[in-house]
Amino acid sequence: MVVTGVSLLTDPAAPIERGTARTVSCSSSRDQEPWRSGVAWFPVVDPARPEGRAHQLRLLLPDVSVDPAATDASAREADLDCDQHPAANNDCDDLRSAYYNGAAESCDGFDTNCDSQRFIPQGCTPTNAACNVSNPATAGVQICDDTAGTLTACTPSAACLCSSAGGSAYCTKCTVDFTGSAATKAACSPSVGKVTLTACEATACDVEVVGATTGWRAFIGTAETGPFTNRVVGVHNVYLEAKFGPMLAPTTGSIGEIYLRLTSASGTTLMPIQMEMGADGQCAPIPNGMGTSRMTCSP
Ligand SMILES: [Ca+2]
Ligand SMILES: [Ca+2]
Repeated sequence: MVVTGVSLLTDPAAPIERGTARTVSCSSSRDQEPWRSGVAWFPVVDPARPEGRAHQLRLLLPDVSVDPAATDASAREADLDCDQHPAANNDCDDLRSAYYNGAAESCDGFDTNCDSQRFIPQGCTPTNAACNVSNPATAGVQICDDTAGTLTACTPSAACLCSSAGGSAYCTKCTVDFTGSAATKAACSPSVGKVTLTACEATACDVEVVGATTGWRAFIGTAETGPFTNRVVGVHNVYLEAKFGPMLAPTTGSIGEIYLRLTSASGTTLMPIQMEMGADGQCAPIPNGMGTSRMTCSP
């Protein structure tokens, strides 16, 4: 037998690296007192595979909150952090009870649903925009940076800007083709279109994708055939690559929004782009576009 020591981490958010361990506590349903539920550790060397890669190991301890004399954990469900989300099913972080698949997200600096999404757009009511959108609470948009827990100011959404009262001069929209029947339309994905950055005509901007609604995933590049990423620098316009997974209900008009953050010498602005369903039933391929479809963006 090979015995090697590991050092105990005290920060519950610290990653468990090789040679470190972390204990996991739960609070007792009886008296709310913490009790030790288990241990996670990363061996210095895996004795069974000395030449191979070690991996994290976890030990589930007996539930002494129910029976202080318990010595057997075999009847326990593998739910180390006692959040009622077993590790095998739907707990993306079984060492911290606030984190699990489908957990409510708020702009608090903690990725509690483990989706790795840094920027989260959320609706708000702008104070200085006259929009005709049906719900004033979504006439504006603000972007949460969930790594810092900070929110941008509330600015008009694309739905607001593209409504007649919003002043369509500032409205950017991209029209996506679709395939499928009228009852189950699927947006052509990925779709690529050239977006003119009006605010960057005089001075080149650094551009970053900071979010999207209704399941869109957006990337940007400087050529129609890519490559596409989250950020490009020193540009006057970009090619927007939009990807969309789920089927859409039969609809026309707005099918979501994509948000770009533009930074130039004159400051930082949020640029909303309205995504719209086109009337076309075919995806128009881009030459050498690796299966991408062309979408039309205006202006
Ligand atoms: Ca759990
Ligand atoms: Ca969060």
